[in-house]
Amino acid sequence: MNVKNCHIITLPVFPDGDDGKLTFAEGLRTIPFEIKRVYYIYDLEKPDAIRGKHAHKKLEQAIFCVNGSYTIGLDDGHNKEELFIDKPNKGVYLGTGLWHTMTNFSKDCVLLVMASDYYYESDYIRDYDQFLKFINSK
Ligand code: T46
Repeated sequence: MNVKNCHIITLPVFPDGDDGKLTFAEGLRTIPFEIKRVYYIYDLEKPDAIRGKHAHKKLEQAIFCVNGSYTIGLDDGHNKEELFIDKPNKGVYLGTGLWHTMTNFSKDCVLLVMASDYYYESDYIRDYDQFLKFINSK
């Protein structure tokens, strides 16, 4: 990937024929941090729904689309990339200082996010110019 501080995570899949499939994630193994919080995003009924549009100063996250599909836009302040995600075992690791925007949700999309810390609004950079200042001050 051209964008720094992120990568695709591919979780193992155990197929069980007609009895379905099983996928699992483990902190400090497939997920490269200790998981302190889990949240999910669903009921994305609006075709032009947009989520994210922010960066985090210290938080690390891993985003999985456990049902449906969506597109994630990633921006490290220098390079940008869009990824279309439509597999429950294919996630995106989001490191610090990464502007991310989620769009193009299928109606049945469910995003499951694992985070390295509790929710602190002070960790968010919600203004793009502030984000660029943060990146360039490093
Ligand atoms: C992110 C992307 C991928 C809480 O009170 N606790 C929580 O753990 C979370 C995640 C959110 N909230 C509150 C804060 C806001 O008032 O829920 C509201 C909606 O959050 P936000 O507008 O940040 O939602 P998204 O979908 O734009 O962003 C979320 C995460 O907040 C964010 O960390 O990286 O998903």
